[in-house]
Amino acid sequence: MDFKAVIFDLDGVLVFTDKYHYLAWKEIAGELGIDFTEKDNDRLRGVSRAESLEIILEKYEGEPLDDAKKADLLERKNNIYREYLGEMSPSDVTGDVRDTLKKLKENGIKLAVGSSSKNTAFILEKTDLTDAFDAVADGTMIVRSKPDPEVFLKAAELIDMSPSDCLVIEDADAGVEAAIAAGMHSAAIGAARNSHKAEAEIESVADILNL
Ligand code: B16
Ligand code: MG
Repeated sequence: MDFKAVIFDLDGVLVFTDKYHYLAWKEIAGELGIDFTEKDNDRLRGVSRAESLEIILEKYEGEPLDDAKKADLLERKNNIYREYLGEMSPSDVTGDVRDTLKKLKENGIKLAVGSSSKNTAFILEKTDLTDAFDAVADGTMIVRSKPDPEVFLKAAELIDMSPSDCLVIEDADAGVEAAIAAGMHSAAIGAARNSHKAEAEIESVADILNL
């Protein structure tokens, strides 16, 4: 595969904060009388916080919720989530990820993050990953969430690369679709491998070195 830059999704690729999203959403869903399962959580991968709430509310059978109530639910979900994030440390990033980032950099490959999360900067700081990247594009910089290509196009712009020179690593179907829509190469890891939509499927981040 011919690429000069790698754009990494964050949650599910560099770190595994999906379990914290799950626990936080489960608490909020429970208050609303919704049985929120891990399978439901899979549908939230790569999707923005507000869109995630709408997906969860598909199972809601109570009184209609107005915008103020939804905003309150979103804020409380994020507060619960950030309490878990506050416990993160550099040990939450595997040696496999750190070694791969180092080797890619040594090979002259530009490195960026492309995440839907508005907590990206906090997560990178807690895990001591901020300095590993040439640029970070995240949920605070975009108006349209994955599967829209906006966040990956923003990342490519920040590292001054054409989309066709970029490889996106994603664990979410929505993210793979966003990479394809951006005109970028794509490699699926974790859950996204099941749908066989990406150009390549990898088992670990180190496999990027063999693409
Ligand atoms: P936040 P990614 C995504 O991160 C998560 O996969 C998704 O579950 C979450 O809803 C979204 O970030 C927004 O996160 O609430 O922190 O803004 O996979 O794009 O790195
Ligand atoms: Mg992800």
